[in-house]
Amino acid sequence: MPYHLLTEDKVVPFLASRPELGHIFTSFANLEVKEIGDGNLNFVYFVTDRDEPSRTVVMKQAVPYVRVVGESWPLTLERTRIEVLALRRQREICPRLVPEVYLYDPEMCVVVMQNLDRHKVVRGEIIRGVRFPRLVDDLTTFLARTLFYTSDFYLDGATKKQMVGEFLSPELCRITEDLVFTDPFEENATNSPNPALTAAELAALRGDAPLKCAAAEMKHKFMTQAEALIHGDFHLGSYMANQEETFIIDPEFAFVGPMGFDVGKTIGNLLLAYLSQDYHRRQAGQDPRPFQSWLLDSAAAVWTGFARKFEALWAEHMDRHDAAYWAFPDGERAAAAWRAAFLDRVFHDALGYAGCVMVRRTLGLAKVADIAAIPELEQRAALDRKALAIARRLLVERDRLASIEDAMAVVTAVAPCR
Ligand code: SR1
Ligand code: MG
Repeated sequence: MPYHLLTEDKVVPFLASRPELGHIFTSFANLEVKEIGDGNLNFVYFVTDRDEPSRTVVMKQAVPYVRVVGESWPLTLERTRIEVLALRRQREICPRLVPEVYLYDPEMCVVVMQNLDRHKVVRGEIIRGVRFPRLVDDLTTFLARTLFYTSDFYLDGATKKQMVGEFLSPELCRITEDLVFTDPFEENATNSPNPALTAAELAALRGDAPLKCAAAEMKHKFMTQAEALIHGDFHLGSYMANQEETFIIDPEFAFVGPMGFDVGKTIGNLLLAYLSQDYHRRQAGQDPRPFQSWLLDSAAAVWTGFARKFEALWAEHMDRHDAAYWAFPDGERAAAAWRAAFLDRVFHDALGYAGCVMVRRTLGLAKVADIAAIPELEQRAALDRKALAIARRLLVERDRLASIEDAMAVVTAVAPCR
């Protein structure tokens, strides 16, 4: 079937024509279709059998442009291939944490997958003050396993290089290069800062040479360090969870890139949530400190959990093949030192990426609701300023911050838990 856009009324006939879905739906006569309406890039439908509501799928179709902007911003349909390839690879590595793909139609750019109908998007729930006890453990398992098993520490060189080719994704990478590392640091039509931030404040950021140099370094690393298959858009909107389970969705920005990017994106988003909760909990008449502490502890535990699990996988597979480089002459002590040195570099990268992500989500296109949805512009601006101040210090000081505790001390120096 040649590519065409499936409007809501065409979804059921499309699904009914696909024998691959026979094990999900016993009948297509009474399906309910709902478009979620807030996808940045794609159309996403929840499809449920009204007669047997446990029979349900999500259907996602890419359009040849950026949905949130419109047809004036064309975008490759290749992104569905990348998303499906990444979902399948990540599910092999982390079966408990990634939804199952039931059907992929490359011509129609449609993917049909497991509907996580007992789970909610984590960002919205965190804004409402909901804690997820499993979140950090599951996220760090996903990070450690996907980044380790797709790196040169596990794969042989030829397999790794083939994977780099399969996941080449210049257009989606370009979006990140522009929206995360470039546009928010300059005057650019894609930006939409809070109108309560002054022109002088924004000009100061654009004229901040150490900040821009740090962002340029992070952009260069993003563009050149083919370390592992990264998710590429690893933020609170890409996790669906309940009190027992976590799923990681939406890897259409996946490519072989720097490990620190996914780790830093998580940390940066948790820090934005931390800042925003000073507002949201007070709005709800609550003391913000306990929930803010949970968010700050979670941000720190993303690093410590990831590093511990990644190191353990690496130590376990150190003798795998030439990716272990060589047998260290003085044995395990030198090997452990090499692992520590590598992870130390990933740590500093993660802080830099967290900083870039915080600047982008404050000033650039596609903000996060945590702060951007606050209607009182002055209150929002107070949080924006804190986000920018923390981001600046994480970026500029990243190599001098020796530990995650040092990084969290930067956060609380700018924005104490009051
Ligand atoms: C133009 S796409 C904007 C954003 O949506 C995705 O979720 C990514 O974060 C991307 O940067
Ligand atoms: Mg997404």
